[in-house]
Amino acid sequence: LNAADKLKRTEGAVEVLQADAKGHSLLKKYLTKEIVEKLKNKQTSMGATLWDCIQSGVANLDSGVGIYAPDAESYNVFSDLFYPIINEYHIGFDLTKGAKHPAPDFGMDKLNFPNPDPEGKYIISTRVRCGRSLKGYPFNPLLTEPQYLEMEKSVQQALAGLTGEHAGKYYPLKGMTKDVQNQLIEDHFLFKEGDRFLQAAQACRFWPDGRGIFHNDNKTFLVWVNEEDHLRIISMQKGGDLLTIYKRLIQGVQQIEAKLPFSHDERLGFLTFCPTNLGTTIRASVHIKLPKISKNLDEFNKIAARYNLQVRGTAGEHSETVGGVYDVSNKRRMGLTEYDAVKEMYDGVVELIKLEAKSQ
Ligand code: ADP
Ligand code: CIR
Repeated sequence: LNAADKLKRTEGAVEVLQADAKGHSLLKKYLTKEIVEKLKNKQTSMGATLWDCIQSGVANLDSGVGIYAPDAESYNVFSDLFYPIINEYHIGFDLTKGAKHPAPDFGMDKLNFPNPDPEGKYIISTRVRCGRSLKGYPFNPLLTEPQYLEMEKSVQQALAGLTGEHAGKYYPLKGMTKDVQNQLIEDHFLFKEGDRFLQAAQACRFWPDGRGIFHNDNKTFLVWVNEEDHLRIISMQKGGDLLTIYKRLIQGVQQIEAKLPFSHDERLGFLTFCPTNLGTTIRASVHIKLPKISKNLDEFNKIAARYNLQVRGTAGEHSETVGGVYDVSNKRRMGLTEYDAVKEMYDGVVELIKLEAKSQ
C-alpha cells in the first residue's frame, strides 16, 4: 500500500470495525474517530504509521487485541491508542496515570512451587516462556532481509555458547523438511506457520529467512528465532514440576543475556512486538484436563478470569481444544514481577484443581 491508500484505510477503520457485530477486539473498543484524527498523520522516526499498527486488527475482525507496534517508538507516538489497550489487557496498568513496570525480578531466592498435581491426574505439561528483542533492531514489519539474516547469525552464535542442560543445536526453518517441521509443531515445540494475525501485521516477510528454533536434546529448553519476537525463550516438560521448569528458564535467560544485549524500557519493561507481551513477557502455562469445570467453555473462561488466568486451546492461541486439554496461563505480564506472573498462574491452577476435585 502507498501512503495515500494507508491513510484512506486508516480513515475507514472505525467504520469497518464497528460494522462487524461479532468483533470484540480491544482495537474495536478503543479506536475512535477522534483518535484516528489525532494520530493518522503521525510517524515514528523509522516511518511507522497508525495504519501499520492497526492493519492486523482491521484485516482480522475476530482479533482479540488487534494491534502491534512496528517499533518501540510506536508505543509512545501512538500512545492514545496503545495505553488504554495495555491498561485493559494487563488488568489495570495505566500508563496515562504514570504507571511504571517494576524492575525485573525472577524471585530466584524465594521460589516455592510444589507440584500442584503430584499424582498426574490433571496436568499434562508445564511451560514458561518469555520474549526478548535485540537492541538496535525494530520489530518484524520494519526489518530488512539482511537484518533477519544478521540477527539469526548473532543469535545462533550466542546460543552455541550455552552449556550444561541448556546446550543444544540451532535448526533453521529454511531447509527443514515439512515432516520435521510439522512434527515439532504437533508436539508443541515449534511456532505454527501462516498465522494470519502476524501475516496481516506484515510480520512474516521473507519467511522462512532468518527464522528457526534452537533446542537441547530433551527439548526442555528451546529458543524461537524471529517469529513474532526476535527471541522467545522457552522451558517446558511433561507434568507439573513448575519449579524445575522455571529455574531452567531463568538460568537460560541469564546465560543468553550475558551474550546478547536486549531492549528494555524503564516504563514498559522488556519490549515486544505485541502490547500483550510487554513488561515481564512471561507466559507460564499448563496443559490441563479439568473435564467438569471446563464442560461449559464460557463458564470456564469466567472462572479462570477470577484468578487472572487466560484459557487457550491445545495448540495455543486461536486454537480449539483437543481431547478436553486446555492451555491455562497467566494473562497479565505488566505491572508485576516475573516471579509474581508465574505465581499468579501457579496459585490460580491450584484453585482450579481444587474446584475440579470437588465438582460433581
Ligand atoms: P506463546 O506461548 O508463544 O504465546 P502459543 O499460544 O501459540 O504461543 O503457544 C505456542 C505453543 O506452545 C503451542 O504449540 C502450544 O500448544 C504450546 N504450549 C503452550 N503451553 C504449553 C504447555 N503447558 N505444555 C505444552 N505445550 C504448551
Ligand atoms: C489477536 O489480536 O488476536 C492477535 N493479534 C494476537 C494478540 C494476542 N497476543 C497475545 O496474547 N500474545
